[in-house]
Amino acid sequence: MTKMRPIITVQQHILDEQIRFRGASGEFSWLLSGITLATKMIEAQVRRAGLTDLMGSYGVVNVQGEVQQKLDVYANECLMHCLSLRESIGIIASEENEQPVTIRHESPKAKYAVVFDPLDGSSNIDVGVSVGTTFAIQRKPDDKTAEDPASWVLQPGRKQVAAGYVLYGSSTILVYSAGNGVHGFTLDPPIGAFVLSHENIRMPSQGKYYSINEAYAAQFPKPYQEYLRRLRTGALGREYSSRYVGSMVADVHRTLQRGGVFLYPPTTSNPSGKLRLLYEANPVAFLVEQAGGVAVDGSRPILDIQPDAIHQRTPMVVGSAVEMEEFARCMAGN
Ligand code: P6P
Repeated sequence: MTKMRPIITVQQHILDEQIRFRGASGEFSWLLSGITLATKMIEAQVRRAGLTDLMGSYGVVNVQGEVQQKLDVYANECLMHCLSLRESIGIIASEENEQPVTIRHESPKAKYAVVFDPLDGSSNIDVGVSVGTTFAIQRKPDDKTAEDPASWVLQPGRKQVAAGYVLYGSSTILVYSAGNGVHGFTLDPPIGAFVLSHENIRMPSQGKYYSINEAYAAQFPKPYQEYLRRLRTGALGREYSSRYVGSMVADVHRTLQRGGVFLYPPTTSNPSGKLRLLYEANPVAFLVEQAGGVAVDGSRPILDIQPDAIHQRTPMVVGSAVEMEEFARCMAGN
């Protein structure tokens, strides 16, 4: 009889985890199951986008000034629906909604806020490129500020209780951390479960890829241009290859596993960078630091930034130790 590989689902993993996790009443695994259910619903449509009328634009410009794709709207509705059924969630903030949505703000059971980008990179769907869902979980503030729903989400990333992403790529992978390492789960379609496939992901100390949109190179601040020059000329002791999918979750997932560096610098068109702090940079930075890497906005750890607006943007540079030490030297003018 073939030796069965032990099947550890993400719910099981969370239950094992939450013995360590505050509020070990099963509420965290129940909360996370809202995200896994929604992302399975999203995956089912992403996989067959060309066969349904969910392709293309929804014809509405969202709060970001971007044309909403039909799948963006669908993904947002899935997450809103599934998470609103979790009584431990009080506030939800989405890339697709201008203001946070109050689910049950005053309920004594409401202890968490969830922020997410329901479908990052969605403009890539029509051309079959990987897309992703990113999410972060914050605890309700334990002081008077909690009366303002925005205060639940406007907290530094360092305070995140958990964070992660789902990559809808060649396979569908959920990667999350609750502060005790980074773990990946691959969706096994016949059983409809996310099964542990990448336990305790650790970033190598150095990689061989750098990832940036070189089309904007002339717009990057000088230290970034010097850094790219060093990467291209072997100054870090090895030759680098360039990889840029243009879908953040895919570029981050590769960097998390293979090391190297991913950068979205300030540009003249996006002086604060393009990526959003709360639901893109913070979840990524949480995972990268948990996996032994470094995540900065150019000068300071992303996780230390005190947000003051739900949709504020930030430059983001995340990578392995060696690449990030060299980046810090360039930013310091050395
Ligand atoms: P650019 C997708 O639109 C996204 O928000 C991220 O997923 C991705 O990393 C970035 O924008 C790509 O932006 O300017 O390189 O096309």
